[in-house]
Amino acid sequence: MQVRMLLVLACSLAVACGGGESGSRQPARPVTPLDLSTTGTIEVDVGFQGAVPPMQELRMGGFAECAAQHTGPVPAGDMLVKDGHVENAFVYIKSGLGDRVFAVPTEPVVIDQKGCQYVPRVAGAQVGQPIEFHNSDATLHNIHGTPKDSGAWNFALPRQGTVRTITVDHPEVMISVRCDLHPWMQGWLGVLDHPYFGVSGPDGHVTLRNVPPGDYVVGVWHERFGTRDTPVSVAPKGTSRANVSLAPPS
Ligand SMILES: [Cu+2]
Repeated sequence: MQVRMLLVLACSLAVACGGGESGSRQPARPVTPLDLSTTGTIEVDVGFQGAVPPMQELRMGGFAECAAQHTGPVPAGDMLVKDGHVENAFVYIKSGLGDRVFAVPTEPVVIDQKGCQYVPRVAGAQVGQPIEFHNSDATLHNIHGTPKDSGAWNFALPRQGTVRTITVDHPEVMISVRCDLHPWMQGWLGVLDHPYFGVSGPDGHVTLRNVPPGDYVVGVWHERFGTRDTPVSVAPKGTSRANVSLAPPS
């Protein structure tokens, strides 16, 4: 533990421990105009078939600074299924957008560390969009992202209220984000070069808005239940629906 903490602190003091620069980074090519008079909507429901895995509890007992923030059992959050709906599924357009170029939002995606958990556990961002990591806990966390296609990042947020902003250079579904001090702390970040993605809430639902008419493959990713691809066609001003069913891990 002490060695780990020293490594984390050393990284927090270093200038270059990975991650991108602060502030949004717009695409190099001109943004493709989007005709909002013809765009449509994709409604996706992520359901579940099979026996629902029992809820696992996080064991924070060895870390008083974390356990003290919770009064009851803390669900692990990696397999949240209720009434046949899957929470924390990442839903996105996987293909079909061609060579369209999309503006990058300047508003940041915020991922907090609260109660020694990532909140939200699953998040999405565009390439070049600011991603703010916050620490709402009165304890040290580090944020260790390990993308395969972009530079890794690893830095500490040692105090309550500290924030650090990164950007990610290349699309990737998904990037693992972990804290090296608290082994159960797992987050996931999906990065795309377009804005058509979302994370399912307790109702298993995701709405993708302002989608150009066309034929697409919609991808669904879940950290325990795997991935599914489903074709979806969007007519001008149309609304298309897709029901995707996930299953217990084999
Ligand atoms: Cu931590």
